Amino acid sequence: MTDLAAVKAALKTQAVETPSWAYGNSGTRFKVFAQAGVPRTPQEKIEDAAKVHEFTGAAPTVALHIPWDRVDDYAALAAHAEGLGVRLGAINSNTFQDDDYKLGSVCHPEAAVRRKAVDHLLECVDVMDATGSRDLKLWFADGTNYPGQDDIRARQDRLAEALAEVYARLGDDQRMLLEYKFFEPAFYSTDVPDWGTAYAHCLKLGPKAQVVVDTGHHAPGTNIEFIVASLLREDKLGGFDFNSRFYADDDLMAGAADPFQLFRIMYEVVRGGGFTPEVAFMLDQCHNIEAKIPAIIRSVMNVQEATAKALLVDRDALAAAQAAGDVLAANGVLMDAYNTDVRPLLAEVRSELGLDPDPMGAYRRSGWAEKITGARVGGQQAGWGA
Ligand code: PSV
Ligand code: MN
Ligand code: MN
Repeated sequence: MTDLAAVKAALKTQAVETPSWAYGNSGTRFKVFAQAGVPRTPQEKIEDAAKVHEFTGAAPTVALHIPWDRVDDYAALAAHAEGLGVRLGAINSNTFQDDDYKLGSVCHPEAAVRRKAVDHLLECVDVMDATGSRDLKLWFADGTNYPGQDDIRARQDRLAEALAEVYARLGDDQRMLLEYKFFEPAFYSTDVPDWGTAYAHCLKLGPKAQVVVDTGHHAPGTNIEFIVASLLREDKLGGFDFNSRFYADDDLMAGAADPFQLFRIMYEVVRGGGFTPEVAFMLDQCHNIEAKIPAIIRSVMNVQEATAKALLVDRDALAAAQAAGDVLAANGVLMDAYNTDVRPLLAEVRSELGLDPDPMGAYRRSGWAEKITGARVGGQQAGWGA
């Protein structure tokens, strides 16, 4: 039997970080469809993130991407966030948009380009000092397009050297989260393509280096929950970039494409003791055709639903069935939890927190969408091309 009160108490502590770039316009390489009312500044992105938190009660921090969110005064930006009831979260670096990075950033064959990239990462740590952020999230677009283009092993050495310099700069309460992705924009070799590579680098660096799992960054069919279980077992799971995908790095709403996979991942998190602030639950999404704020509210709710189902798994019954080798009973325990309609439970949790039980409806009724559509003209593009 699961303890419902404990499940509700756990759900009340859940925090999902939303990404500043998800509030801006985005698109594919073919077209960016501009939406009315999107933020023009980092301050306005934070205003929108604060709305997501206001209606879900579960999105208290917002991640920044530098230089997309570059400002003169980061402490003032943090104060702006706090005034709106949220905090600044992970600082995401960007070493993929300058012409200099055509052949890579920290793995580039030229020392001068590597220096520039590392300096940017160090600047991101300065930003963290000013914002009070704990996590530096690193994703490198580095790789090669053709066999022989560069020395794959030498690139690993350059990566290790760069990471070590940044690691040494981290404060006592700061961490480095290393993200992997199997391809794109490089199409032959990627310098951090998988969790094994990320894990090997993080292990060498030390306890402040952790792996981040972006759910859209694996080959189709990859058993992501196995990766989650393994990283947790090794104390190396720093967090998630949640999103969902049908094909490649689609960056669709978390839980939209495969809610069962999200449940399986959350089950391993819960089972592995990862439902703690040490594992950052972040979204990394782009809302190309749908309205952004409600899409992000929906995504947060999807993560909550997967978490609620994972918490509902009758672990004693599961352990007993597993020990007895009863394949069907064990699978049945897991499926019973997955097939539970947790929406009433989450509505109750929200009411107990003083929130509207229906965040989507509450946002719609709030009039915020109409207000920003009238007030903001000339919204920013989220990332590429910004
Ligand atoms: C790369 O595909 C990635 O997932 C990294 O987290 C980037 O920083 C982010 O997308 C930008 O949207
Ligand atoms: Mn990501
Ligand atoms: Mn991605």
